Amino acid sequence: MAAPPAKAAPLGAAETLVQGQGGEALPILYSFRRCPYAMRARLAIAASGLRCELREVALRDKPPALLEASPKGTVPVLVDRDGSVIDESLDIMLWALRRRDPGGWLRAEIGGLDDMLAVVEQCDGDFKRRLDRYKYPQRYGDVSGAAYRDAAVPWLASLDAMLESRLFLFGNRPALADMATAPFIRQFAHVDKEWFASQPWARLQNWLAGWMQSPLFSQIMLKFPPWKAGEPGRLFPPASPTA
Ligand SMILES: N[C@@H](CCC(=O)N[C@@H](CS)C(=O)NCC(=O)O)C(=O)O
Repeated sequence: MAAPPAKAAPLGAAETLVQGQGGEALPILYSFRRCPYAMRARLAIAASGLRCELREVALRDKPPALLEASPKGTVPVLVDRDGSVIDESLDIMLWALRRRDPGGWLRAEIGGLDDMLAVVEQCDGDFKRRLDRYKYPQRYGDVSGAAYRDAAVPWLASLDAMLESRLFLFGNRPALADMATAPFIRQFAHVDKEWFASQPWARLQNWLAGWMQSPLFSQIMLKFPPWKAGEPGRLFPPASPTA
C-alpha cells in the first residue's frame, strides 16, 4: 500500500463548483470508466454513501491538474478536501470505507480484513500480470495468451471453491475482497466469454453475473464526458440515475 498521502495545493475557486448538500467542496476523483482500478474506487465511494466530484479522464490526454496531483499519471486519484492525494485504488477504497461503511465491507462475516487484503494482493499481483498478457499478448512480445490464461486458472478455481458454502468470498454479503477483485475478473471473463462460460466454475460465474446485474454496478458504470479544466466535474454518485 502507498505511503501516507502527499499534499497537493488546496483547491482553487474554479475547482469547487461541484458541491455537497451543505454547499461544501467535495473530494475530487480522477477516474476512467472502464479502468478496473477506477471501478473499484468508485464502488467503495458509492457504497460508503460519500459524494465526490468525478473528473472523467481520457488516458491519452491526461489533464495537467491530474499530473500535478499525482505525477505517476495513473487513475484513480483522489484529492481530498484538505489537498491530500491518494493515488492507489485500494487506498481510495479504504479511505472511503474507513469514513463510512454502511454495508460492512471492511468487516467480513468470515475472517478479518487481512484475509481479504491477501486475496486482493493475489489479484493485483500474479492474476493481474497474467490477465494483461492474456488480454494483450502483442504488448508483451507476442507471448502465448492462452498459456497466461491457463496459469490464472488455479486462482480462479480457488475463488470458486470459496463460494462453495457462501454467496460471496468472505460471507453471505459482499465485502472488500469481492468488490476489489470483481472488476478484474470481469475483464478476464470478457477476453473470451465462451471460454470463461465453459469452465466448471458455476459459482464464480454466478457471483460475477450477480455483481454485473446489481444496481451498484449500473451506478458506477454511468458514462460521463471527459472533464475539461476550468469546468466542474460531475457529482458522483449522481443525485439521480440520469443526473
Ligand atoms: N496501482 C494503481 C494502478 C492504476 C492503473 O494502472 N490505472 C491504469 C488504467 S486502468 C492507468 O491509469 N494507466 C496509465 C495510462 O494508461 O496512461 C492503482 O491501484 O490505482
